[in-house]
Amino acid sequence: MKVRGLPSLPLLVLVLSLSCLLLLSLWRQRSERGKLPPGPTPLPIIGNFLQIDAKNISQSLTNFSKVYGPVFTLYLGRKPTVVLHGYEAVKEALIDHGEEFAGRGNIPIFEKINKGLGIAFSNGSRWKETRRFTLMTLRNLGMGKRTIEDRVQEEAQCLVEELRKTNGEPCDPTFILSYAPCNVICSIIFQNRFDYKDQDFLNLMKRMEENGRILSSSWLQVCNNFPSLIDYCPGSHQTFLKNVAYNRSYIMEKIKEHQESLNVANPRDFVDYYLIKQKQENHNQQSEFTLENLAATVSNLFTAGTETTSTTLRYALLLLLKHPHVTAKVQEEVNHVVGRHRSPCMQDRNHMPYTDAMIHEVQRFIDLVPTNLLHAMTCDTKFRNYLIPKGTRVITSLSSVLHDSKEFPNPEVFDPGHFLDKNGNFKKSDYFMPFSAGKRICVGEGLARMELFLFLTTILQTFNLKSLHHTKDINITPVANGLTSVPPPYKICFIPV
Ligand code: HEM
Ligand SMILES: *[C@@H]1O[C@H](CO)[C@@H](O)[C@H](O)[C@H]1NC(C)=O
Ligand SMILES: *[C@@H]1O[C@H](CO)[C@@H](O)[C@H](O)[C@H]1NC(C)=O
Ligand SMILES: *[C@@H]1O[C@H](CO)[C@@H](O)[C@H](O)[C@H]1NC(C)=O
Ligand SMILES: CC(=O)N[C@H]1CO[C@H](CO)[C@@H](O)[C@@H]1O
Repeated sequence: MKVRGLPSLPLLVLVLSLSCLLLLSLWRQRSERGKLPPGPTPLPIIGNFLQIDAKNISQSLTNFSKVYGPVFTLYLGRKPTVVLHGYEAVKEALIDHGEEFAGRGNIPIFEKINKGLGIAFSNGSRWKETRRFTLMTLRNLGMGKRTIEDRVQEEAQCLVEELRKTNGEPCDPTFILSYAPCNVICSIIFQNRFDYKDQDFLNLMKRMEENGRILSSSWLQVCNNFPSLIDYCPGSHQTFLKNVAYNRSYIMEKIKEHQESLNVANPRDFVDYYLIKQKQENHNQQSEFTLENLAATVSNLFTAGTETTSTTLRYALLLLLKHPHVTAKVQEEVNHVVGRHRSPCMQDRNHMPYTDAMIHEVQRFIDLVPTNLLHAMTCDTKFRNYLIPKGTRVITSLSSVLHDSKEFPNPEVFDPGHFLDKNGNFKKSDYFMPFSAGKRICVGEGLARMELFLFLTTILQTFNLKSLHHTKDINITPVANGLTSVPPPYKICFIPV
């Protein structure tokens, strides 16, 4: 026995040490997980990928929350992501623990483009200073002699003129509806809007539209999870990066023009304010106000401010086609408060509770950014008896808040009544979070709400909307999409009133 057993000693040692290693790694995984919220068991390398329906991520999260509760952990690849589901958890994180949850989760393709510059994909003091400057400048531009409201009103008239050219023929409104929000950003950043036929403008639009499409493709999701692919594989993401570089050089050109014509006493637009700020910080070697940071910030404002607003407008018109009684009530209010002979202005909104409720309901119902932008922890944080380490990615389900059935009975039904009290007054809700909440809340919230109100009321003041189909045949189900919910393609007629 002994003699026969001896040669196997090395083998025995090997087996023993291997099992020790295995136990150790299991124990480490358990103890790491022990501090994080519970969640489904991940597979090696791919994590929980196969358990998530890429076409309906939001619904997948709802399903998990039924098993694991409102705070749980998913592995998207090898790294844990904490998911917050429902108003209580989302509010507790983004508002009560605002500072800790204010990091931006890094998404490889954006990392590649932004290199940590700008607002939307930056962190720390650069993010804080750029964000503070942007909010202040938007506020300053809102008050000058040519206010942001003036610019949006001007654009609303141009939009309506463009729609008039369709002569009441059925048209797909996608493009026209994205010109207007893009032009508002142009006007704020570069002082002037473009003609809708301007070649530079059309280029800008075309590339942004293309990038929107690529961004939501499944190929890009693969790239984002295996970042090493970005450099080595040809594919649509290369087009994406090329479009961005192209764009960046156009923005740089514009910035140069501004540098040459700058009058410090009389800033015309966002770029002028930035250049002035840069001069003031001249002595500071560590200043965040570099030209590269300006280009990234401008590009963030275009990307974040165009698609979002135009998709909301397009979805709003589809919902108005589907619900003609809502449209009629809004038109009645527009006629009563604004009449036919002047442009709607923001003052009017206070006297138009039904219209205000309709726009809130559009944003609630369409749930444009169901899983919000990815956040990350800025430091190790104790949250509801869990310990979430610095850098952990965080998904906040805005969908779960906007479609809460206690706050909004029958959340799947489009009903402006969700924002009206029984006397027909506008009723606020803390659950209205299409722009997110807390420290990272959308920088353009005020601007976006102004555009939605002025564009929609100006359109309804000028046109009756007509569909090619009977209302019951109008499809309003969102098309599955990576980051945002977009309406199905449709045609609409704008009949002058
Ligand atoms: C209906 C229109 C819009 C919707 C639904 C929307 C929604 C959002 C959401 C959900 C976020 C992420 C917030 C977070 O990370 O917690 C965001 C961020 C942002 N939005 Fe908007 N947005 C809209 C329009 C705009 C406009 C017009 C602008 C341009 C002024 C803009 C600029 C930004 C910027 C710069 C950020 C990044 C903020 C940061 O990371 O600190 N958005 N938006
Ligand atoms: C969620 O759960 C329901 C019911 O169990 C199931 O029918 C549905 O397919 C699930 N959806 C997703 C996206 O996982
Ligand atoms: C932001 O900071 C967090 C925490 O330090 C980090 O994990 C994350 O990758 C950073 N995001 C970006 C876009 O750099
Ligand atoms: C996701 O699933 C829910 C419930 O099954 C459904 O109501 C919703 O329309 C789906 N969304 C998409 C984009 O398919
Ligand atoms: C989005 C985009 O590509 N816009 C511009 C990028 O820069 C070139 C020239 O540098 C312009 O022609 C594009 O319109």
